[in-house]
Amino acid sequence: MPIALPPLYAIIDTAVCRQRGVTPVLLAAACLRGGARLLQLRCKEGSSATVLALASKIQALAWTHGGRLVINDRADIAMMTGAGGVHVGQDDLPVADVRRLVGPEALVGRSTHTREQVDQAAQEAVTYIAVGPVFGTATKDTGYTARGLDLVRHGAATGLPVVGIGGITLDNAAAVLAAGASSVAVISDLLTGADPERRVRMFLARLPPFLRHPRSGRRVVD
Ligand code: 3NM
Repeated sequence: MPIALPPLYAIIDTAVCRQRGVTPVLLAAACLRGGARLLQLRCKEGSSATVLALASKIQALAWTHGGRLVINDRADIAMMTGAGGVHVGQDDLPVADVRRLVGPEALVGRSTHTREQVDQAAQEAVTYIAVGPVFGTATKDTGYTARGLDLVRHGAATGLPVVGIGGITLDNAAAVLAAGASSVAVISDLLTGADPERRVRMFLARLPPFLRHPRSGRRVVD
């Protein structure tokens, strides 16, 4: 049965944190204080030991706030830290292997950029399908042009929770949810205004406080 996702998925990207002069732990803490309850640690740099240490600090914070932390790609680190999920891209670990490792309760998400990738992911043991880049983004060179809301709609038609990602801002986030996404994943716009706690509050104030269950259509309180 698909689960309801919180409407904001705050991604703590260590490279972006470094560029903006904020530490990943402080950013995660600010997001949690602001009300974000779904976080992802995206760390494509540094040693495994460094990623593990960082994941473990952020997991402890997330746990204190009743939030859930997803680790990008590193199923091993998710297991070691007790994080609640793993997110894998197209070239990362296979979903089936990740699911086997982390078990049925963990969130497992897959990045997709085309209708074919969405359809493929929908056949796998994913909890949610991330689609993007919805809008233009300078944060990651995905190799794909902006997909627009069409790919969000295509993803939502699978019946699985969809996370829109790529170029999501305070101003366009609600439109992504209105197109059928359960959640919006945001990296750089969390740091707009240099007060991420306030920015998260602003996002949550603009996003619907409830989600419709993707299959039953029932309202699900976040
Ligand atoms: N994945 P921002 S776009 C990490 O399309 C990532 O799969 C994408 O950053 C995808 O919120 C992206 O700053 C970057 O645009 C999102």
